[in-house]
Amino acid sequence: MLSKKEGKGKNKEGELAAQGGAAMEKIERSDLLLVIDVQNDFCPGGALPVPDGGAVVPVINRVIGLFPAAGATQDWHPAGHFSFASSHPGKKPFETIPWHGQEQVLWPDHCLQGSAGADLHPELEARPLRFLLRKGTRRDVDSYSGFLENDHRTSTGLKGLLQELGVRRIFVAGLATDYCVRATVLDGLEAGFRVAVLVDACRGVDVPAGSVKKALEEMRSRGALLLETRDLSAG
Ligand code: VGL
Ligand code: ZN
Repeated sequence: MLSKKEGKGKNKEGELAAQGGAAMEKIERSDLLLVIDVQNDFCPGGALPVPDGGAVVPVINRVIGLFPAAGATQDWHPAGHFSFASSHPGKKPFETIPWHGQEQVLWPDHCLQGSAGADLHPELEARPLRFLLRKGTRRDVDSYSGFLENDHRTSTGLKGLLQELGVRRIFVAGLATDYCVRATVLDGLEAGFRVAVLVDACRGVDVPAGSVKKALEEMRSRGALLLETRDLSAG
C-alpha cells in the first residue's frame, strides 16, 4: 500500500532501524516509474539548466530496473513557441505574462523539436522505457504536466496509456520539481492514480525563489507521498 505517512522519507537512520525496515516502499506489479524531462537543455550546459539537474541521472539509473514498467516525457517545442521570451518583443527570460488568468513564465528557447537540447540525457538508462511522451508541441499552449496541457483541459493521452498498461501507482522522478514534476504529480492525483515523488531523483529551477519547497509541500498536501529512492525495495 502506498499510504500517506507524513515525513516518512525524512526519518533519521535510527528511527528507520527502530521500525525494522517498515519505512521501505515495496514495488508492486502495477507500479510505473515516470521520468520527467531528463533532457540536455535542462541539464548543465543546456539552454534552461536546472541547478544540479544532471544529478538525477545516476539516481534514476540506479532504480529504474526495480520497476516493472517505466516511461518518460520529453518537452518538445516548435520554433517560436509562446513560452519563449524571444517570442515576446521586449520580454526577457524569467519574466512573466498573463495567460488565460494564469501567470506564464517566459523561458529561454529550449527543447526545440529535433534539436540536441531536446534529446534525453545521453547517460540516462533509456532501454527500460516503454514510451516517450512528447508535450508542449502546440505553439500557443505550454504543457508542464505529462497529463494535461496548461489549459488544464487538453489531454496528452497519458492517462489512457497508463490505464492500458494497468498502472495504479506512479513514482515520479526528473526535472523540474517546481514545474513539470509538480504539474504531472498534481494531475496524476487528479486522474485517480496514487502518486509518489522520488525527491532525491528530482531537481527544481527554484524560480521564483522558494518554489521548490512550496511545490513539495503542495504535492504532499494534495496526497502525494514524498519518498527517497533508498526507501524503495524490489517487489
Ligand atoms: C519545464 C520550464 C519550461 C520543465 C519545461 O520540464 O519543468 N520547465 N519547460
Ligand atoms: Zn518547456
